[in-house]
Amino acid sequence: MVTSTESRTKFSELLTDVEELRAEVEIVVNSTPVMDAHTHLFPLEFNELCLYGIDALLTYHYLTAETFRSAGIAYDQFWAMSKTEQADLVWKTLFVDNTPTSEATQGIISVLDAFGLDTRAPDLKEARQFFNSQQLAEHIDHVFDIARVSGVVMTNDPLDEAEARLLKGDVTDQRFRSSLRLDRLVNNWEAARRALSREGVSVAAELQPKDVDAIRRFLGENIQRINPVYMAVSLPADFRFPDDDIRDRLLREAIVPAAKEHGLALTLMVGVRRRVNPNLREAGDAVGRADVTAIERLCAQYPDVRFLVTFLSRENQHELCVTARKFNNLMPFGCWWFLNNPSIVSEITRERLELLGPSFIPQHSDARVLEQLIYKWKHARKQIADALCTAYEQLLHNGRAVTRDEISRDVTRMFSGNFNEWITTR
Ligand code: FIX
Ligand code: ZN
Repeated sequence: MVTSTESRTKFSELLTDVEELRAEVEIVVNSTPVMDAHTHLFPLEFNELCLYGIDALLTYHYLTAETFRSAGIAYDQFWAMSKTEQADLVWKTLFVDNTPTSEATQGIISVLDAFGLDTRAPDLKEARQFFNSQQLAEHIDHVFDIARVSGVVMTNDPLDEAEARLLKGDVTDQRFRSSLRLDRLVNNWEAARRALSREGVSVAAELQPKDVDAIRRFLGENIQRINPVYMAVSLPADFRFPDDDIRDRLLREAIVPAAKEHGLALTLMVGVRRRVNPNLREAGDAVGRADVTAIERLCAQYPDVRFLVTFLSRENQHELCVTARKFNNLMPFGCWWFLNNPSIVSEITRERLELLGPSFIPQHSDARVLEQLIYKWKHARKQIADALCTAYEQLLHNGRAVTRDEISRDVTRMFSGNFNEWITTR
């Protein structure tokens, strides 16, 4: 039996053997709870927005895009099908007629495997029976447990009709934290004006000072109502700062002042090109290389605002690290969307460790369907553990061994500490 003094000694023991070091890193990375900084998940009380189960998993937009590539089906024909029929087709196309090598398909395999379901099943009968037989509240606990996720940040856009309606109910499950998403406000001004007017806020096309005040009030009211951990917006690849458009004015005159007033961090997700193929619906968005100097200028101009930033393009990652070295109010986070593949997560995490030490948030899940937490975190933990092993092995090679306590300190900082530091100044 190990006494507490003995285990204490072990935690502070220098790990000089590479095999032992590797084993310790894996234990720590796999067992440390993670705070998921950005998802599209919703709790039980959001009813139809709380997605779970095999049909929702298989109709995830990452998988529908892949299905169109292999199934030879017309867009209209696919969208006319029921969710069950779509899921059947996705399963047949990507898992029966083809080998599931892509990251999104491997995710499904990881989820089925986690529940002991047949990963080579000819159809979805067994999986449907399993998910249909779950009590949702317990199932949510079980998934959070398997994924070792302590909490998730939701995406709550007050100008999205469904989310705005449902946001008004209190979220009782404390693991689900809200964020004030501002895409509909900043990314299409005409649509934003219509949406604002539905909320009783009427603003002129040219955005007069009184309109700015009205938007500030609208933001303030929503901040009071949903108590977000941050305000967030996704931005196109051609985002510039400064600029001479309405978005620039909204940022400067309404959003940044609201961030300051309420002590909220601003999350910027840059580099998406929306609906390059509208036939694919949610799967129709693409990526573009963006200008990281826009973020550099924002960080320089607003040193008292904390920015959480992720870029969608692989080509922007190195510049983001360099910018974070220049500005302490910038926290790089996640390997977003098309970057969330093992080879790219590995590359980006290694680059960040080399340039930033543990002062970044390595991943967020972006989960839309509950059980995706299982695979997205299982796969991310593998890459993060491997990257950390390399860093610690290099350190050992260069003359310094680490202890299990130190590994745990680093991982805790990256999995929740950095996030908590960024969101808690109110
Ligand atoms: O803008 C976002 O938050 C994106 O993550 C989503 O819109 C995107 O569709 C997605 O699910 C990516 O993982
Ligand atoms: Zn997202």
